Amino acid sequence: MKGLEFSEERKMKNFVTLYGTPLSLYTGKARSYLIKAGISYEEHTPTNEHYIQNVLSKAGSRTVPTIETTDGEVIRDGTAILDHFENVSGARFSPTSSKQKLLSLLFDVIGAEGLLRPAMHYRWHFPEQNADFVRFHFESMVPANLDRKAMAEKTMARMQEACKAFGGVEENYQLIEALYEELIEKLDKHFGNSPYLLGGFPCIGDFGLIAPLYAHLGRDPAPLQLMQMKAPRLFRWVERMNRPEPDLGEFGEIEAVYLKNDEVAKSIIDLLKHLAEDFVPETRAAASCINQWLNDQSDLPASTPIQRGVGFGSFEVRGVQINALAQPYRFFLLKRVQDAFEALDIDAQEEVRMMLEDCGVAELLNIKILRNVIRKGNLEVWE
Ligand SMILES: N[C@@H](CCC(=O)N[C@@H](CS)C(=O)NCC(=O)O)C(=O)O
Repeated sequence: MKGLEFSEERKMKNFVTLYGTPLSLYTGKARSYLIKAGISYEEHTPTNEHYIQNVLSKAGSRTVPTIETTDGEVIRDGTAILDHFENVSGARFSPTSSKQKLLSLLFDVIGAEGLLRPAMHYRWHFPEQNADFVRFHFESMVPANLDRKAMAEKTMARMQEACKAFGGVEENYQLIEALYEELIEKLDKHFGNSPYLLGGFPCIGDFGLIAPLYAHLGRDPAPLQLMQMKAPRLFRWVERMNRPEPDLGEFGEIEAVYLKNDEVAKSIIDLLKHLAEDFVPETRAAASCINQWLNDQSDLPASTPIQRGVGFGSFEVRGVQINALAQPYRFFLLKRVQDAFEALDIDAQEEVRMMLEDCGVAELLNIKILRNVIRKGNLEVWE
């Protein structure tokens, strides 16, 4: 490469610039995918001159992850980034058999939306262990010529409000912790027998799930310690998801492929049964809130960008009443599960439905909002 311009060298390697930060939940999904897919990338905070001048207007919004390819194509949103590479690589990480396909997409929704409460709770409510670490990262995101301390303070306050909006309020702490500790026990059991969700190779669902389980739950000091002490095999999966090789060492002779014959491990069924406890009622409550909101928006033009939340859904888990932000994005991802189900033939649908019923999540096939969310100009918008 000697003698070549830096940008030429990048072009030859088909280089990707990833805009993100180490403590960002959604960046963890795109980063893990790039690593596993062997795509050369360099990560930058979305604040440099190049980003402001060339990327932001194409991205349409400041959220991370956003990528820029060597051709200057900009893709914002973790799911869109994965879709892009799945399209060009022949869907390398998308299982094709019916049950595995559905589960992969379902874990993608759960990863994006279903674990925000524990992720934010364990980041913001354990200041003794986390405060310095988290503050350092928030300050590092601010360009050095600005008032890092003051700006970080503002963003952190906004994130603490978001934590509350996801239901991370004091009355719920005990429930959040009980559910999470049971969850990591189940994940630990699964990853003790299987390197990835569906066998020896990561699927889209693994990338979805790594989002909350990396930057927050597998990296911030308090939850990291909890995971290392209580769920070492889950911790290994978190490491594995951030390594380019299959990283199957402790499993001995195992092929880097999905389980044969559309098999699904029993530990996945147990895991979903547990996740269903709050994911299903929360999805039901969010749909009802969003539908009410949509009914009140008779003049909402097509292509209007969706908001992060449009109100609060209220639901009960183990006798505790939770109010949580109703996010249209959940239904953008859930529709992908529902569409994949509807595209199956009748026999396959029956088999998948039985599996989902067994897990207590079959209702998710029918929970819909009145208007679809689609992507347009790099944004998620109302159809
Ligand atoms: N749907 C987006 C969500 C991205 C997102 O919300 N990222 C957060 C960081 S983890 C962010 O950029 N927040 C800043 C903001 O909302 O202004 C995705 O999956 O990529």
